[in-house]
Amino acid sequence: MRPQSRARDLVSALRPPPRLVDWSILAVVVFEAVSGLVSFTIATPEGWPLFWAHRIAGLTLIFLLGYKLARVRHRLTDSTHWRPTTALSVVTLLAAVGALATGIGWVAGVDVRLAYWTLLSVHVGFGLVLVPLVVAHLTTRFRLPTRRDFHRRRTTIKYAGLLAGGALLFRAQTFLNEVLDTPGTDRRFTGSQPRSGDGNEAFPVTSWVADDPEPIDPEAWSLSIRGAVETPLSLSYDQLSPESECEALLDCTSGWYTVQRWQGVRVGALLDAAAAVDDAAYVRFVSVTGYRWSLPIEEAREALLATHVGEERLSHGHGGPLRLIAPGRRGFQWVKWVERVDVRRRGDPAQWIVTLVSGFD
Ligand code: HEM
Ligand SMILES: Nc1nc2c(c(=O)[nH]1)N[C@H]1C(S)=C(S)[C@@H](COP(=O)(O)O)O[C@H]1N2
Ligand SMILES: [Mo]
Repeated sequence: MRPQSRARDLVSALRPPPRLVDWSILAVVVFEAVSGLVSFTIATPEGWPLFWAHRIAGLTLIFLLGYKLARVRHRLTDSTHWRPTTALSVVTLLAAVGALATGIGWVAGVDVRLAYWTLLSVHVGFGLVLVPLVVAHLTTRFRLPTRRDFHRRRTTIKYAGLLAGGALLFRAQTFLNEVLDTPGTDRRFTGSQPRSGDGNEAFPVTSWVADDPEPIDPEAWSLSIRGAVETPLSLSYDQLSPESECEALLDCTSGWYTVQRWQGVRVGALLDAAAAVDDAAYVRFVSVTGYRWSLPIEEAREALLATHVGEERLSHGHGGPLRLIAPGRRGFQWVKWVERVDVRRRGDPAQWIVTLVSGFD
């Protein structure tokens, strides 16, 4: 037998019963959306398994969509089968293919932009709309799996086989990227691609959602340190001499990273000057736009509030006059245009919402 048809036989031997195919697609799509979103909070290499799980589970969708299409193709191609819900099915299919194509394209290093969206951001968009689409699509033809769909051994083997298939596709893809030396081989474990050089011009200006304040005049600006402190402080720009430096990696969820040397003041020095109380537990950094993020106080002490990058004054776009440098955190946590430091006894769950809506008037 030719190896090609043997592979095809193996793939069809792994096909779950039709109802399970539909529910497996939903399970994979939900897993992808959740693992994708959680991956946005991961910035240190111990988190790599989540990215691998996302890639491998994502690639199994190729098999599942193949099984599904082989079964329902005639309902799309033969107009006597068209129903009002057919349009929804087609849109769902397009979103699934879009999520797969953009994910795979990104991994190969395709670096096109749609307006100011990177291909990775487009991928996230497809992934997020896919969840409600698949749910709606399933409810138009709601069929729960029955006992007959499950065979204790066979079902387990099939799903293990599908995951192995996803892992194999992932290996093959990594191999191809290396042989063809695509730009994708340069990705960090988070999927981000490097931006090299030093200083303001070396990396892009990025807003997470809608933040876009007017440029800040450092003479009219001050930094206040308040909350759970004995001596609240207000410091002018001239009182913040860039006495500390650190090298830190900024990794944005839109898919790029850069390593820069940042100059500024150590947050620990500010907390000591303001005499943070003993039971203070978090430090919150607040932007002129309201955008904010908190760090546990021990971590915050080591963080930097930077006035300079690569010895240049921070440009407005990069958060001048002052921005947070939070090593080991994803870019969206590096608050720009900081004007307030709140020392607090509790964390700040609302920050997750505030970072999404700040900047909308
Ligand atoms: C729900 C549908 C989704 C599907 C089917 C999907 C599938 C995929 C696939 C197939 C890849 C490429 C894996 C490879 O070729 O090795 C990928 C990469 C990626 N996805 Fe998704 N994804 C989905 C949603 C999301 C969401 C919602 C996010 C983030 C919020 C996300 C974040 C990422 C990231 C960061 C990568 C790049 C990883 C790398 O460069 O290695 N995905 N995804
Ligand atoms: N106030 C504020 N700070 C912010 C953002 C924002 O939208 N508003 N974007 C964040 C995101 S998503 C990233 S990746 C970094 C980008 O920093 P840069 O524009 O200097 O590259 O800033 C972070 N700090
Ligand atoms: Mo970002």
